[in-house]
Amino acid sequence: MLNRRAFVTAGAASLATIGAGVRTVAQGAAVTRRSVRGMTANDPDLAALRRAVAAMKALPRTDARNWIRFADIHRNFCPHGNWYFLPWHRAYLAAFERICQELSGKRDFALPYWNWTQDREFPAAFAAGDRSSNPLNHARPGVARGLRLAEDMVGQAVISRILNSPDFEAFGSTRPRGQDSTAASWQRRLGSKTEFEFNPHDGIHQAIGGNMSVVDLSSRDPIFFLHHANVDRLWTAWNRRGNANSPDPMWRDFVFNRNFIDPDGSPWNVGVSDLGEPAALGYRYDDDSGPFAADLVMPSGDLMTEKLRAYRRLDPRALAAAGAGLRRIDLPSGGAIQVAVAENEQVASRDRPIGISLPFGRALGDIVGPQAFAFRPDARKYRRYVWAVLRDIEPPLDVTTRVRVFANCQELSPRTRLDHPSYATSISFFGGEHAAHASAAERSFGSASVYVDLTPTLARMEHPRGLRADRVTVQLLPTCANGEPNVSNIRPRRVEVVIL
Ligand SMILES: [Cu+2]
Repeated sequence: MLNRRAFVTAGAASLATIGAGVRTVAQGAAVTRRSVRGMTANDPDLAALRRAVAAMKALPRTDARNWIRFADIHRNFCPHGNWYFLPWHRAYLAAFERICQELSGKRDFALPYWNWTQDREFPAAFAAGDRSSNPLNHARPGVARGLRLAEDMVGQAVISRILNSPDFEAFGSTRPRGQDSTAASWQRRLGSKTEFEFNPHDGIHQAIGGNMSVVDLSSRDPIFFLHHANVDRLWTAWNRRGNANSPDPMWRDFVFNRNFIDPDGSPWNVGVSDLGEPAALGYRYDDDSGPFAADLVMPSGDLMTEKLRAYRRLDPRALAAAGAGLRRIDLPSGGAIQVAVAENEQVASRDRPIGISLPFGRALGDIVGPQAFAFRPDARKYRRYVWAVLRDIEPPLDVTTRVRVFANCQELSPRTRLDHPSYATSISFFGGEHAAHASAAERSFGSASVYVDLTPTLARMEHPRGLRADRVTVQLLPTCANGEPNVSNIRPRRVEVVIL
């Protein structure tokens, strides 16, 4: 097994060459993105951001840096629900930061980030004054109601689950289903969202409301850039923990052509392989000290990586046709994954949870071994995962709905607490309207689906009893402030449980 650290430190020295062939304004030292939390109203970076946003808003529509035209880049090109989500938004923020450097006159301007895990309330500098006096002010119904982000959306437990994701697609959403080339048409096809995207990312868009809750308009609200800077910062945190970005050529070789602009308004074409590491783009975060594993290729033969990739490439129709019960799929390396599938007709709505049962025919401990979920130092070798995949979800009409996911809870009710051992995660739905407007070609690739890691839940539930459960029952409980019950209706057409 190769030593990761050795790879990682070597990477730092060669960063300067990563951007070769790509236009970049990064010269000399990288600018440092800082948390908005410690900033006074007159902080030089906040003041520069106000100047730059005011300037962009004042530019004529003929200028590509005009505020609305720059926001339209997101509307026209942003990928959500697939593995280009993170690199695309990293490039969009880098383009924005460079335009701000140019238009504010502060050459070392660095985009602040909103660390919502620490700061549950809305950043004051963005709510101060009104829209005529403060270019960062914007109409935000969720903030007007008194925003306070919930523990199950941004709490440390959520971030820990996200940072423990076993590979890039489990961390930053999965490849589009059926992808077989790096043609630009794959950029917005749907894969599956994983927790980073469907919980804090989507949840905050919806909690703020107004433009932020609509994909096509969200980057018209200046807070968009601080929200995404924190998403981007967590990506660097995941790399810093020794996790490599996807080695898959379909990911690395993808190029965003004529999506972005340089500070002078001319096109900036950039490939995913040039977006794996912030320093190559001229910035860093104040809390990152490296080393990074962004360009580390995972040693081949990592069994978990192989299992995850094999599962993501299965044809869901073939799985469904196989009928009920657990199916074993042998891998070339000698490992195996096991999958159970259930079609679902039940609709969950506010205060009316549903449970979808997937029987295994024997005890979980007999399938994975009694120590499979134990957190031991050499865990990677023995570790097993159980994921639930909710496919083809019809999203709720009220976009503020969140769906709580439990597994094997004997007493689930609307009052079941989020510290109950059976609780797994909560799902938000940002971009549901996008799916509805998708072209026929896009829709043929399915509507939204999400991957939920049930491993920690099952470890908590089953550990003292020796993994005796012979099934997983996936339970969905929508929550919504709207009193009308039907607007929170949600139905996944199919549920899969995969044991890796
Ligand atoms: Cu976003």
